[in-house]
Amino acid sequence: MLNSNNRRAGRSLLIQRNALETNEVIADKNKALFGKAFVMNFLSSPGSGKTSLLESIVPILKSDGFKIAVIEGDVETDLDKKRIDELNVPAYQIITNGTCHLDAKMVSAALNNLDIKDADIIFIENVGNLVCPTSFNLGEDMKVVVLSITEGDDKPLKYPAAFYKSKVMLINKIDLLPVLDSDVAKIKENALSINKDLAIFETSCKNNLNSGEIKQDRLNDFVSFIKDNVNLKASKIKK
Ligand SMILES: Nc1nc2c(ncn2[C@@H]2O[C@H](COP(=O)(O)OP(=O)(O)OP(=O)(O)O)[C@@H](O)[C@H]2O)c(=O)[nH]1
Ligand SMILES: [Mg+2]
Repeated sequence: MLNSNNRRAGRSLLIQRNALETNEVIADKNKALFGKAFVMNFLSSPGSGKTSLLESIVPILKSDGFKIAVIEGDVETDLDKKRIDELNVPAYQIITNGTCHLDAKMVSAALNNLDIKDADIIFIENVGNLVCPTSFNLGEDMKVVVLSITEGDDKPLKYPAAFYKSKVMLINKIDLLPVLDSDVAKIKENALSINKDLAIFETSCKNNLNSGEIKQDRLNDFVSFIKDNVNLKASKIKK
């Protein structure tokens, strides 16, 4: 016979399952609203460089003629949106008021307030957290997990869902390699043991930050990857 603890646990699992099912329905609607825009959902622990990567990549893509919109997710502030506003692209800040992830309903509300009509690319920056955001489909085309080399080579093994569910891993802050004992080969080996299909790029935003200069060399391959995927999605939708 079930005791009251088991009954409570069962009820809680049922509520969680219903919430995830509802999330899937809204995520499908978001996907339809995104239309031809290619949508990337950036996940990482706090401070890995999600906003910095956007600050570095968006100007490059903009100068190549791509139209971009950004949805920012944060627990408390609109500090990241203010940084994106400097790039002169449409941006919307979701403040989750303590919730540790974005869900499809929050993104749906953001879409009511953001002009994505002409967007070729929509970047979503999730709340800094390697656990909760992995459970929620937002309707994106792919999740991108960012791991900076200051975080430890073992993180793919300790937080496997983020690496399993992502199509891309960015190993960021690669400029710090000379002063750290990080083992990039080990990070890759650990990540590929979780997801053998992960596309991996080594990135650095350092030369792009605060210099006014767009230095592309440590972002080139990832930028090309984005462009290829934007064109691929647009061509599939045209058919
Ligand atoms: N050296 C170096 N520092 C970086 C790089 N990318 C980001 N940073 C620094 O790392 C810190 C955090 O960067 P953010 O871009 O705010 O990180 P985030 O992932 O957006 O953080 P949350 O939104 O709080 O989760 C800042 O001080 C950045 O200047 C990089 O490639 N190299
Ligand atoms: Mg940020």
